[in-house]
Amino acid sequence: MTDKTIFQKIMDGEMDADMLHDDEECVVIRDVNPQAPTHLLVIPKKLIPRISEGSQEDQTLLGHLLLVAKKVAREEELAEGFRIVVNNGPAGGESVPHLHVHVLGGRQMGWPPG
Ligand code: DGP
Repeated sequence: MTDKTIFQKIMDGEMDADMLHDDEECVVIRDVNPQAPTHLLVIPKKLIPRISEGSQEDQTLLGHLLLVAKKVAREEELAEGFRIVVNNGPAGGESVPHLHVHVLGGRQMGWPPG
């Protein structure tokens, strides 16, 4: 059996997190190491390790994650703008192998991203 990821432990109530949203498909927590004044993580309850392992059957779920990201960005009053990021694989900067959508805001974002 593979070890649970940090996000699975949070969703199973085994670790604490500041949770802003919880529905049948996903949760939203505050990132423990924020890279912007607001830094949220939208995490599907289904274990999809990374977006490159998503499949056609995940289409509705993946769309839901973006709509929830938009909802929490509005609730966090990021009306000036925000950035959505999905890191994929080692070169993409992924550190937790459970798909998650970063929502960052509250400061001016640069381009290109690092
Ligand atoms: P990524 O590098 O894209 O895999 O993002 C993983 C994020 O997860 C990273 O920004 C830090 C965050 N993170 C890691 N451990 C914890 C934790 O225990 N609690 C919370 N809230 N966030 C965590």
